[in-house]
Amino acid sequence: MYRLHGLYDWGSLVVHMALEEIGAPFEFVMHDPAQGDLTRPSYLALNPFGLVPVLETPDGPLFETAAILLYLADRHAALAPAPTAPERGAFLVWLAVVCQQLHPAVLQLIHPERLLGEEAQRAVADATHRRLLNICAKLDARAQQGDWWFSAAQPSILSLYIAMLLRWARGLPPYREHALSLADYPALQAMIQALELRAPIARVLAREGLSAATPNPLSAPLYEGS
Ligand SMILES: N[C@@H](CCC(=O)N[C@@H](CS)C(=O)NCC(=O)O)C(=O)O
Repeated sequence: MYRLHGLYDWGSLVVHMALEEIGAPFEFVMHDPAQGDLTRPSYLALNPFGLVPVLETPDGPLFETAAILLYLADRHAALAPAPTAPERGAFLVWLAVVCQQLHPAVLQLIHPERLLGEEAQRAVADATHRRLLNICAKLDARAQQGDWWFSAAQPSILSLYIAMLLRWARGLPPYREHALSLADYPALQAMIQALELRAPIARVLAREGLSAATPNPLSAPLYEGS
């Protein structure tokens, strides 16, 4: 059985959704950073960077979201083009865009003070917001090409990853004018709305307490910023 380490609505959310879609048995291990859970030696032995998610697997503990997701997709032959499929290369390109460009941009948009301190946070947030809009426009243009792994047709680790990040980009920026409007990205919006209708995803959203406040916590999350 897998053991997923995380917190509800933190980076473990996408792995939680992937595990539920695959139907693999897992246990969710909840952590409290305020109690120092992520800096304990026992946790640092799983992930030396002290971040979530971590997935304990039969092959040892894994960290870094994209690595965990690809591991699960390959091991279960689900949620991604097979390693020998002709579209595998394009899929890997866009997975890299999401983990190396979209993920850091969203984290910086919601924590702009972390880069250069509070004095510079407004400028950092404005610049990051511009960068995020550019990344989202390119993702939407690519999604319009209609490959299954980047569409409303069926879920993939790529679409699940984007759905989590855009939920945060909508709900969590400290400056309300930076909250992402998913309607500006129709292909991504359709993809995320389709995910939300799936029973495994609905189960995870309910378990993580995200559908209690709003019926569409992925496609239309509430703004929770300040
Ligand atoms: N590149 C990492 C980023 C992980 C990350 O930044 N995780 C955040 C939560 S979303 C975290 O654990 N932060 C710890 C903290 O803020 O104490 C990955 O993809 O797994």
